[in-house]
Amino acid sequence: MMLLQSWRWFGPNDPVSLRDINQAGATGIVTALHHVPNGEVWTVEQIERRKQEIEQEGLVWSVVESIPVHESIKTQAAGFQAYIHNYKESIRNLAACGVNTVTYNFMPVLDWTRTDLSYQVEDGSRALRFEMAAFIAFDVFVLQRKGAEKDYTPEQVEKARQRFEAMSAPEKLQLQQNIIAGLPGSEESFTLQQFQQALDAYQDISPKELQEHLIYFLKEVIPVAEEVGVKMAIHPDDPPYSILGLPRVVSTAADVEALFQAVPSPSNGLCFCTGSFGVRADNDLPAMVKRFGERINFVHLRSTQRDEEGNFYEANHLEGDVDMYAVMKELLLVMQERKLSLPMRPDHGHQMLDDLHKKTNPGYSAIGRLRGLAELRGLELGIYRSLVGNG
Ligand code: CS2
Ligand code: MN
Repeated sequence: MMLLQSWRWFGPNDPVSLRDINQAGATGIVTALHHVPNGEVWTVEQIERRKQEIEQEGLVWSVVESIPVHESIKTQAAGFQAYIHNYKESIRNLAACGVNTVTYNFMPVLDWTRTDLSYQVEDGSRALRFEMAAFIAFDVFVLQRKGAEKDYTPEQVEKARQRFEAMSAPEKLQLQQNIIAGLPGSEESFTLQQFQQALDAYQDISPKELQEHLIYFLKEVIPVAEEVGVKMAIHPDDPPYSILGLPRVVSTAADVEALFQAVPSPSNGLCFCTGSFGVRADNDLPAMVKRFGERINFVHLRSTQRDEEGNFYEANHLEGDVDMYAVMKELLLVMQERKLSLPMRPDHGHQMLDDLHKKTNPGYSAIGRLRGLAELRGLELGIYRSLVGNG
């Protein structure tokens, strides 16, 4: 039993084509109906059409990433039940079309967040980076969020002030865009004013309440998923801690455990993203694979390199803080035990070689992910053979 190698594809407008993905050696496609507005039902016709497009290229739609969870469900704003109803309908329709794994996240307002989408690493390739001083500069001096300073130490705020003052106007605008204009895969983008309004909706929502809202959602949706044979996979928070005063509830092993205990079902599973969980030094990734092995339904593999200040950048897949060897070994053991193949995708990659001269989706260029996938499959084969021989 080995990983099913998959690849995220943003649909017909993705500069990386299905043919390219085929050549990269992936067999599974991870995609979503990005054109359907957040909260609406995905119809069987729409799903079928996308599925056929993928299958014409000899590939399989193995995972949905993501059906976005409408903000009203997270805040339990008036009318949120209708969105839960729609979510269930989309799950039923996907199952009817034979698409059986669904990723989602429960991060308030923002999906994954970076300050720099084009950080040059030593070899000249470009990576995504989260720089604490720049992020605080945005929060305190651009957004001017009320009470923001209290979330940081005086030293951090001072460093952010200096960082901010040294930035040119276009650099300030770029920073703002990077944070709120929506990275690939996030279904929301905001103006500064809309962004503040979106944050305000969480003013009275504690982490405990957000967790309750998530558990409410799971209690509604998981029985439907189980009935129709869909495996849900929640993606961890990225970065895995509170930002901008927002509650975050999928950052640690304890967070995951709480969700699994509240709704014990194989359909209530995890998207094990090493790059997201790996930003916290207290997340022991191989131990988490072992502990949650039965509930891992999808795997994102990438690594990050962090420092003491809280900055991190996306490292090459086999470098950085993630012990990819140990994670891979545990994943292989889980798959042998469960007698199944888990879908995995190389999650992000550097912009490199020819892609440096092309317009690419940040984190989702072809060549960087091709390198990542190639390294990961080599690592996997090596460990697999040493575990089970040639069989
Ligand atoms: C990101 C997100 O880390 C990641 O995988 O690229 O797009 C993530 O996939 C979504 O938040 C999952 O819902
Ligand atoms: Mn991920």
